[in-house]
Amino acid sequence: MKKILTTASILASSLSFADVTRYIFEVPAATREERTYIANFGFALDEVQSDRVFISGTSYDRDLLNRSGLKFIERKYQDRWEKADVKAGTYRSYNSVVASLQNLASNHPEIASYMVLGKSFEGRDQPMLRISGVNPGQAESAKTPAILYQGCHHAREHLSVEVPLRFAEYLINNYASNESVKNLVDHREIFIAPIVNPDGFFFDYTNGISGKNWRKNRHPNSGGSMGVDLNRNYGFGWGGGGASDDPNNDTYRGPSSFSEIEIQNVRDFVKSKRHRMNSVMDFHSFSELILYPWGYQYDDISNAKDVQVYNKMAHQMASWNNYTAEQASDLYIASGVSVDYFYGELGMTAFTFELSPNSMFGGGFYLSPSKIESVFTSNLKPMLYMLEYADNPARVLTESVPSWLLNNLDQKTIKTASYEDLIEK
Ligand code: 0X9
Ligand code: ZN
Repeated sequence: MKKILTTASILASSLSFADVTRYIFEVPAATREERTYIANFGFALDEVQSDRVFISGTSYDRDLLNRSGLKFIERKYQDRWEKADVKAGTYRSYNSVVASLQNLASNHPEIASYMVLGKSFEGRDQPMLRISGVNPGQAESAKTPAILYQGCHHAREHLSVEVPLRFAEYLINNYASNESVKNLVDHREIFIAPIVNPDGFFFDYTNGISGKNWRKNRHPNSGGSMGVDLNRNYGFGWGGGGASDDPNNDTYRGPSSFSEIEIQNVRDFVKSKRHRMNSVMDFHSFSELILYPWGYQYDDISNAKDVQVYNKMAHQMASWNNYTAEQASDLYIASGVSVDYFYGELGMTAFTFELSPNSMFGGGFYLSPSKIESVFTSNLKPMLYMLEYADNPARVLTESVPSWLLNNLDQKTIKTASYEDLIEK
């Protein structure tokens, strides 16, 4: 049962300060090949710099680094969210996200409905909102273009939940007053699934403070370890580089491709809509990157037109949010990732966005809650752009970006729930 806390009790509770100590390992690496070499030991490379990578972890990771024979420097890092950070915004809990989506649907039944991708391993909804001015039957017969925005394959990436969720709020709250938004909603079927990994997200969430640094889902592995990396479990290129076969590791790929119910559900949903769904935006954090296939190999996409579309779209979007656009494997090889499956198997246009900040030392996975709104705002144009071209992304090669998108957007107040409403006990 949801309980609203008073400000006084918030300050007296665990919300007042976050003080979570974790290790950060700095490992020298200057090329994508050197980074892939490190990734192949089973590490998630949280941050890539020109001459080093950063890995956040525990003493397990320190032991693995020692066993791997890699040189590294260990740094301690403490997240510290001050009262002002927490007061200025908040990451929503699992229940708050579900409630937010359900409230949007019940308050705007003409354009929004609550759905699920499916159920997680522990039985939670993988919540989803459908937003469209077209009713489902009509959308099917009219072949209305559909698009999927997803967040939180990785438990600790809370910002990847808030950004697509706030996009849902933006579309719904601006539908009546903004002609461009109305036009898009009336000619598209928009699916927003902000929590692909509900069990991991639920596990990682700590009310108002930064979390446990958990990445995987919560499916127990044989041998006693916990969890599969859901962004190594897709069935295209599964079992290749940058994904571990050791269940103890953070990038454990699972015992087989699509072994995880959460990813089976994504696959089955996207395939069921594929005849009119061309685009996916997959939100992660952090590093401020726009990534496109391939992830599993260094080669470029072989289809020349697709390369052009990806380049054009990635650079257009990067001009708005100032992120770095690149092929995912320029960072390091990772296999079984979502965009490779959506493009390689299904022929879709799929991007991974690594949201802010750009560094572990600027907040990493636990960016100050005071920054959530500005990260959303800086990604609004890219999200609208993907929606505009959802019917046929290749249109970007022959048509110029519509002026309503190039101009300053009408920044109507994006009404999210008030701070107190979001706090649960
Ligand atoms: O490791 C991932 O799945 C993504 N990074 S995250 O910190 N969000 O976990 C990036 C995958 C990018 N793909 C490749 N480097 N191939
Ligand atoms: Zn991620």
